[in-house]
Amino acid sequence: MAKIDFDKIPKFSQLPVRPDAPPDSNWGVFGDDDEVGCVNFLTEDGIVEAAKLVRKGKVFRLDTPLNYANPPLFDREPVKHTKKSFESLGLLGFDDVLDQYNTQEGSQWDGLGHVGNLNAKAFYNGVTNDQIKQSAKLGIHNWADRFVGRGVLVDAFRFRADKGRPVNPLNDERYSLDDLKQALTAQSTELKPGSILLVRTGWMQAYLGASPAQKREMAPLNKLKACGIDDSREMVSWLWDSRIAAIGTDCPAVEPWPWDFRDNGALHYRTLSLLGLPLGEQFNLEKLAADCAGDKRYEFMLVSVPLHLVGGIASPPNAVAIK
Ligand code: UVW
Repeated sequence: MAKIDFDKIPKFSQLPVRPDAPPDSNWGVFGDDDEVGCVNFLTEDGIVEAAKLVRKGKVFRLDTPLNYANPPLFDREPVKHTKKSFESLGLLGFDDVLDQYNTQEGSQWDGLGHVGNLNAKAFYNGVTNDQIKQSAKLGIHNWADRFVGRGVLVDAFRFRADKGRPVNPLNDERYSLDDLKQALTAQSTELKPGSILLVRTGWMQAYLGASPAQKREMAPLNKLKACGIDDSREMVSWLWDSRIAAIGTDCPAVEPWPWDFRDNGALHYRTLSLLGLPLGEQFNLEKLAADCAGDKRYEFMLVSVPLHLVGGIASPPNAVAIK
């Protein structure tokens, strides 16, 4: 893990740093061959500081159980779980077998090979479609032992409700940058360089409270409507200038769904492709948010151990917040 001098990292207004890189991209900032992206902001010093946030011995699992969404969103397949028995060998024992497992069927980090920027015709740091297809470039394995640091929760859903401007999470409503900033201020939470930002939008709570019929109805790609954070340039500028290492949310797409896959201004392209900033979706932040509201402490140690899948596109976060 290389040391980072946060003061020497260019501001968003100074990007790009390479003449051949697209506007608003950080390609080359962490090195021309970097495959880690903003997770580089998680440093050894940051991990030591994050460990000091562990004071109560409370652990909050941030991902949903596999197959929690029934059916999975966006027409993704459910995973098939069977137990292979050793009875035929005269033994008592089983193995798990998971078939057709889509690493994005539930809670997930989108890896840097998930989407490329259509204008630039490339993924993060200029990696090509063929490289993603034919090699392990930008694979999720690059984060296998890197995703540990200070986590910060911003309870935007609670903030908007408290202000008398509640959000309907099951609609494509958006949280503005001002909402996030004001919610942080209301919580007295400081963003420090190298934080993993978790945003509670209220979607997961609303989804979990829906009936089986409502879940069936809302799941398909062309039926789903979900809240998210604004996809604006000022939003990504703030995320970059705050040295955010990753942004995880409890909604399906981080940005409001539906978003237009052909729109180069979509948050997915601005973050994953142009900044190498991981997006986390369908996290369950409910118990963590309740605890933070209780003790008024919205920072914690966050440990996420993505699948060690060489060349993988995405992964369940396998994440815990520890307070
Ligand atoms: C969408 O926005 C479709 O979400 P995902 O990152 O899961 O593809």
